[in-house]
Amino acid sequence: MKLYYAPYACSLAVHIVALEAGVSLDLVKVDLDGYTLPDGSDYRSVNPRGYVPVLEFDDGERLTETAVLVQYLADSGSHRELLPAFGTRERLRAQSWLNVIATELHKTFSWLWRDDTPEETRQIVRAKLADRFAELDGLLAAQPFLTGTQFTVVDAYAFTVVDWANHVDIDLSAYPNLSAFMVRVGDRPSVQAALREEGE
Ligand SMILES: N[C@@H](CCC(=O)N[C@@H](CS)C(=O)NCC(=O)O)C(=O)O
Repeated sequence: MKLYYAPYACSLAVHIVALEAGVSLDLVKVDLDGYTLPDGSDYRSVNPRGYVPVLEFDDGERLTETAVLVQYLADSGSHRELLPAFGTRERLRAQSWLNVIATELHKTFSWLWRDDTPEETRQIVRAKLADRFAELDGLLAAQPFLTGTQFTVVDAYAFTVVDWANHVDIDLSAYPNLSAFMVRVGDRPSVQAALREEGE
C-alpha cells in the first residue's frame, strides 16, 4: 500500500497509526504548493481534490479521509488496542471523537492555512478552536488519552491536528493538560519515527 502524504499535514496521523499497527506503507511525498509528485507529475491525477492523505491499495484503488483510513489501518494491524472492536460502544465513542476532530478541529484549522481568509474570519476560527482546546483540556485532566487510559487512533489524529497550533501562533500553554498530552503522544516512538521518515 502507498500513502500519499505531505509533512506535518493530516496524513501524519495515518502514518503514525500505520507504524503503531505494524502495517508497512510506501510513502509518496506530495508538494502541496504546486500539487506535484516527486516525478513532477500532477498530484490531482491521484486525488482531484488535491488533498492528502490518499491510501492506495495494491489493486490501484485509492481511498481518502483521515478519520476512516486510521480505522482501516488499526483494524488490519496486529495491535488491537489501537481501536476497540467494531460494533461495540467503545468503538462508537472512538468514531464519535474521530468525527469531532475531523469536523471541529481539522477543518476549522484549514481556514487559518489560507492566505485569503479575512482577519474577521480568522478571529472567529481562533475562538472556535479555543473552545475546543478547552474541552479537550478538561477531558485530559482526568485521563491520559482522549478515550481513556489507552492510546488509540483518536490520539494520533488529535496530536497531528493540535500540533498545528504551534504553526499559527496559538499558545497551547493556556491548556496544561492538552500540552502534557502533546508531549506524551509526541514522545511515542511511532510519532518520532513518522516525523523522521517524513523528513522534518
Ligand atoms: N477530508 C479530508 C481532508 C484532507 C485535507 O484537508 N488535507 C489537507 C492537508 S491536512 C490538504 O491536503 N490540503 C491541500 C489543499 O488544501 O490544497 C480528510 O479528512 O482526510
